[in-house]
Amino acid sequence: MRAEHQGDDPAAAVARELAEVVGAEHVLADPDVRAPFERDWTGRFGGPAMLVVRPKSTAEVAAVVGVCAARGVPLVTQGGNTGLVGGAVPAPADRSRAGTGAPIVVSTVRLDGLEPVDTVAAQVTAGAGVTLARVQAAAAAASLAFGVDVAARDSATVGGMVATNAGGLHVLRHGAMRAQVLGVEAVLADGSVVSRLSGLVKDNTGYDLSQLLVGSEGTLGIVTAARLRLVPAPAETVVALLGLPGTAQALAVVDTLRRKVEGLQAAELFFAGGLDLVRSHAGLPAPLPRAWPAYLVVECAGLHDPSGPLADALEGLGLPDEATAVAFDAPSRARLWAYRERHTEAISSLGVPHKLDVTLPQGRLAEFEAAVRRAVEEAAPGSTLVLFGHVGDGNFHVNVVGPGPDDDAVDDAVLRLVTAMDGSISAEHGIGRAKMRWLPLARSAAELSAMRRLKAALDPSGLLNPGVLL
Ligand code: 2HG
Ligand code: ZN
Repeated sequence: MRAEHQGDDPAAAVARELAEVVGAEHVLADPDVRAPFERDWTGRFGGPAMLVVRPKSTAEVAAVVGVCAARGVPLVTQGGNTGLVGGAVPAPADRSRAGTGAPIVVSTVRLDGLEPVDTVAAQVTAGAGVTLARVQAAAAAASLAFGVDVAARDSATVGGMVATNAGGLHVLRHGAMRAQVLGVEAVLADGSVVSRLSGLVKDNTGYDLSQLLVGSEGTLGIVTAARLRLVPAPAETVVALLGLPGTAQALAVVDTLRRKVEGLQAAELFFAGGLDLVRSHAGLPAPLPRAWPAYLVVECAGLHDPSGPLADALEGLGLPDEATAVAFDAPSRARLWAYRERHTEAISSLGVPHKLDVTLPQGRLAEFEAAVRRAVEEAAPGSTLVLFGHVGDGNFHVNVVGPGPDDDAVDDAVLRLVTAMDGSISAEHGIGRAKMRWLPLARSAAELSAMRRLKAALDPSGLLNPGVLL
């Protein structure tokens, strides 16, 4: 083997050992081939990897961890690379932790086994590399559905969604990823495998290691598979896009729909500036006959057609016809959703965004909207602010384009504002590298100390995702 003659180069030695585990074609050393794994989706985060490795099984992941542990090489786990806080890409070279060189990126894409849906239990076991879209399609084929949906469904993977406790569009009905996870299989830093994939709904036998791994952002173990709960497939779905004067009215609509319409599963707010941006980026027509300051997309779904109760509720709210577009069939629903879902890509077309996914007590969202507009203008004058989010669960996405990637004055201003208003610095994207500096705003000294002790117990050498979360 040629690699055996490459002298003392430690990367070559690691590559050789990893090739014995996963096969040489799944150890990516070429800089051009590595490049897409080294930079995050936003373009704000990333750094060099020593190698990218693509194991096919949990046993191969365990062996990869063994090779890296023996040589003291840190590992960064990456699924579909749709994360927005830099948690699944290496740190910039100059910010790697002292004493650790470039990490190995462990790509989970080949952990793509999807078991047949267990229709008796309404559950499915999926490998970490299975995309959300595949889980959704498998559930639909069994007349079931998956409780989490995100716009990046075609790329986001089960492992990444577990590791970040992904939220998305249906949290107000089904909860976030945590609520769908019945068990996890993972490789720990010492190479041991913990596996809870039997799908027992009731299992009271000590610490829930699966739930500890949910939201741990790759710092406690490498998730290789998950047992997921499925929900009934709605027979009927209706989507309405409403033009409104502002956030306060949107919250009033959500309050009414919660009480009057069964099956409210999404309530998404955006504003005139965001709509204009999406329309010019995607070439979309105006959704309503006239412009409004704010727009709310609501989705109701159930075994019975929710459109009658929804129409009654909207009529009761006195919304004028010109403020309402309603869609019943799938293509029309997708057309309305596009105005909301295409915000992320439209924002990135302006430059590298600062993304702050914050959550507020719902009763303070209108107050926050006004305050954050002022705070952003003060911290980053002349920047572009695009605000939107999951108003049904209190989560606003604050996107700012203008300040350079390393200029975090605006991040600081927004996260301090959120904290002062009893909110949290991350609703669903996680802490990653982006918000580590501000974690003490969200967690007490006692909590941080307990988290550090957990990390030290499970990963004493700091092999897994160093520089992320803690
Ligand atoms: C969404 O809600 C995602 O579409 C991305 O969480 C949010 O682009 C963002 O800021
Ligand atoms: Zn979101």
